[in-house]
Amino acid sequence: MHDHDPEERFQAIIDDDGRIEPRDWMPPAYRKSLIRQIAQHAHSEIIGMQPEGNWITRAPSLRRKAILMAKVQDEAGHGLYLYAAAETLGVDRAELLDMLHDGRQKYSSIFNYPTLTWADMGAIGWLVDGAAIVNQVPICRCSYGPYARAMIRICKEESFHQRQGFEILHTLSHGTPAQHDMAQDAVDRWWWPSLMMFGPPDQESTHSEQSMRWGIKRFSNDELRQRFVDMTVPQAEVLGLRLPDPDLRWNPERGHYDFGEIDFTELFEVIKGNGPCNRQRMADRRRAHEEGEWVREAAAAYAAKRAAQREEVA
Ligand code: BYC
Repeated sequence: MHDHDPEERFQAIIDDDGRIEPRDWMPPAYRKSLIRQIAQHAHSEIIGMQPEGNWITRAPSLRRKAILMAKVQDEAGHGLYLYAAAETLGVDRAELLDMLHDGRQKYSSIFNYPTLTWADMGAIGWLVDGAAIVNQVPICRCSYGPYARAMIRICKEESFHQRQGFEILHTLSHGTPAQHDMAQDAVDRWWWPSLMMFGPPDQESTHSEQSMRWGIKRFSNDELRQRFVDMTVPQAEVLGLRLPDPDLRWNPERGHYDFGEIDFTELFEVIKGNGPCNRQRMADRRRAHEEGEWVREAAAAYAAKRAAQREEVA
């Protein structure tokens, strides 16, 4: 029966916790939601290169510079895997980039905050990549095969990123008092925006319910946020740094840390384009795209030449 009714076959795969592949029939809304999420994810990786790129020329040693360059290059790679995963759903990368550039598609709120000191490279690695791992590990089990498979490699690389951030902060925190203060200041500024990365609270999340039914999301925004807090508090103790929340404390009844109220109006403002760096990030992105036009033209001309040569041989 499943062979005859594509909708039933789709549902049977979802119910069996199987994988939907590009050639399988899928409901148009499933395809649309995946394109939205994967594209937003890809754009975040690409825009996410900017706040860190800001520090490549100012990294405090050759070793730190080499590591930071490798990390930023990894992020370009993640963007490419994700655009490729989105393309299996029938959209074109150029089309997705146009949608980013004209504001029809979003990228993560977190990349609209400035990177003011070297310690911000530590805080981004530790907190932002730490949050990204908590959010992304469950996506390795996403019901859409190409997205799930892309996530496996991305998560491995993210875990290296998280450790490099932790190590930067550990070094600063155990350095001079001025270095310790710089590390603390970075954590103070990145903590709340990192919690906002997980999205609005569950009751205000428009897509969660349907995405969870389809196996695109495995856990809700609030569940993942809690998991991140629980994982991060003991790490802060090892770092010797304070998380800027007076209400943060272990709740033995819940078996989780309680934490203070998040100012979600800030998240919504940043998503709307009113964060501290939104305009700068988009202006830099559009400029990079325009300046890269000759590279895209050259690559397309080269690919066309190779294809013509292959045809001649055949
Ligand atoms: N920022 O219904 P909801 C990285 C939007 S890359 C901006 O809960 P959903 C990294 C949401 O899109 C980090 N917008 O949505 C890279 C929706 O608006 P639309 C990116 C946000 O999709 C380099 C509306 O709010 N990671 O980690 O069920 C260096 C309602 O939300 C945000 C991913 O993209 C936000 N924070 O859940 C270092 C992971 N939150 O589309 C690190 C994949 C929500 O209806 N994405 N919105 O206009 C996801 O897991 C999910 O899309 C989210 C949101 C959990 C982010």
